This record gives sequence, structure tokens and C-alpha cells, in this order.
Amino acid sequence: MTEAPEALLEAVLHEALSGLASNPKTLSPWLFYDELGSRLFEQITALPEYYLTRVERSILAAHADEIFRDGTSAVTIAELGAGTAAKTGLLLEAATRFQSEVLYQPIDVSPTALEEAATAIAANIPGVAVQPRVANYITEPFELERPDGSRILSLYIGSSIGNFTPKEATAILHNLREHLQPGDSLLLGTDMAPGAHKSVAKLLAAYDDAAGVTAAFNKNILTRLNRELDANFDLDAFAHRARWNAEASRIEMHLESLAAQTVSLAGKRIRFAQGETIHTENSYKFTDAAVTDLLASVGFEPVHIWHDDNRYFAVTLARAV
Ligand code: AVJ
Repeated sequence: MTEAPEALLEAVLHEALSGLASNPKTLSPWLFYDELGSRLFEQITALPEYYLTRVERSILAAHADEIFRDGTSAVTIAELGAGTAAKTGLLLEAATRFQSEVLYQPIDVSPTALEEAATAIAANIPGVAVQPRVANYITEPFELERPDGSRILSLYIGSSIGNFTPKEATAILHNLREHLQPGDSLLLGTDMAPGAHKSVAKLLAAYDDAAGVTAAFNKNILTRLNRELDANFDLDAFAHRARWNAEASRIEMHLESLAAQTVSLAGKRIRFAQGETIHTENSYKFTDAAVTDLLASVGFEPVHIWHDDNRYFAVTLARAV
């Protein structure tokens, strides 16, 4: 962590107290990702219902060469929220087919994830130099390197942008665009909104799997607060809920209180009515037009939008203008 553990604990406390004091109650999705939560998310990506990771990987595999083919000058690859960079290998390998040396700049809050990424890439992809940067790209400044005039290809994949409101998403991409010059580019991964090719049921299943891994992931937020903030949430008294909010074009995850109850947390008492929920996550879903509009509003022009045959997921290559 960039933060000392006490600073992180302070942030957890602040988030829990403010989120649970608001109406409706909320907890921010970054709270999911403690050690167990990160492992549960890895399990989610392998679930039969959670198509997002598999489908995005197949799109990247099918089009990796096209992303680099038109390159007239060398490219360095920078990735926001890289994590362990599991899907990025496909792109790095493609890049090394077009140039012998590729500088890869993954940015992530987790130093352990970045170390894992750097080790795996060093072992498996010769020709790639990794320069990890530990930073929270939303709240902290970060730098990107541009080795002698090369162009920057920035990656924001994995539907990570889906966790943010349109306003926040715009701010994140605006900040990224400020690091780039005209001719640099962005590869953005977004999950598609339901439509002719994709039912709402398909989406809901991805966020409420039969094995209950997503439920465990959602409830782990309560386990974390019990452990770190001395809270006493009864995990059996809350239920995982996934809802489609058509108006906002997002899947919402909630934890629903199954009874009227009072929970104590950091010495405070928090009351729940029966049926009241804690809203823990938004996962926005996009049309091609919505992606194009979002990008245009922050100075990017889509060059290509690729989909899988089912049109479940989209990967957009856009040029900074
Ligand atoms: C990591 C934000 C892309 O929204 O699909 C998976 C997180 N939540 N299952 C998503 C998540 C529930 C995921 N992102």
C-alpha cells in the first residue's frame, strides 16, 4: 500500500462511518479488495456466469495485432489499475512482434499485485521492460514516461470504468488525457448494456452466480468491517442482492438487512429496518454511442470498437485528438 496501514484503517473507518450514516446507506466498492476479497474476485473471473473477463480476453486475443499494426513510431504501454496484469500479456506479446523493446508502465494501488505482474512478465515475455508505479490513479498524481518520442498506448480494461458514475468516469479519463498528447491512444474495456443480443437475466446472473461466490464477495465487506473496525455484523442477517437499474444503465449490488436490527461499529450503533439495504457497488453498462460520447467529451476519438460475436463486451481503441 502507498498508505501506511494506519492511514488505510483510517480511510476504512471514515468510509464506513460516512457511508452507513447516509440515507440510503452505502459502502464504497474499494472496500471489497482486502486479501480475501481480492481472492474472491479472482474466483469470480473464472465463474461460468461471469463472462466479462473471458470475453474481453478473447477480443484482445483476436485483435491484439491490429492495435499495433498501424504504428509508425515506437509505443510504450501504460495501464491504469493494472493489478496482476493477467490479460495484458496478450497485448505485450503483440507489441513485441512489432518492436524489439517495449516499456510497460503498470499503475496500481497494490504493490504485491505489481510485483506479481513484473515477475510473470519478466519470466514469460522477453523484450518487455516493466516500470511499475504504486499509485491510486483516482486520488494521487502519477507520471508516465515517454522514451524518446514514443507514443503512449494507455490501457483501461476489465470494465474497471464501470464502477464509476458518469461524472467520475469523465474525470478519470480527463485526467488520463492530460497525460497524453495527440496521436497517443487509449484502449478501453466496457461491458455492454442489455439489448437485442444480451438479456438483463444474463447480466444479473453474472452478478449473482449459482455457487454464491459473488454473494461471498459482497458480504466480505461486512467481514472486513467486523475485523478492522470491531463491528458485529451478523452475516446471516444480510442477503446479497443484484439489481438492474435501467434508468442509470447499471447493475447495483446491495446487502439487504433481513430483519430490523442494530449493529455496532467503532463504538457507534447503526440501525437497519427490515428490507433496508447497503448499496455496495455500481457496475455501469454501455452502448457504443455512450462510449463514443464519453470519449469525445474528454478529447478522444474512437478508431475502432471491437465486440465478441454475442456483443456482450466491447473493447474500444481511441486516439487522443
Ligand atoms: C472489477 C469492477 C470490473 O463490476 O464487474 C464483479 C467487480 N463485482 N462481480 C465488475 C465485480 C461483482 C467488477 N469490476
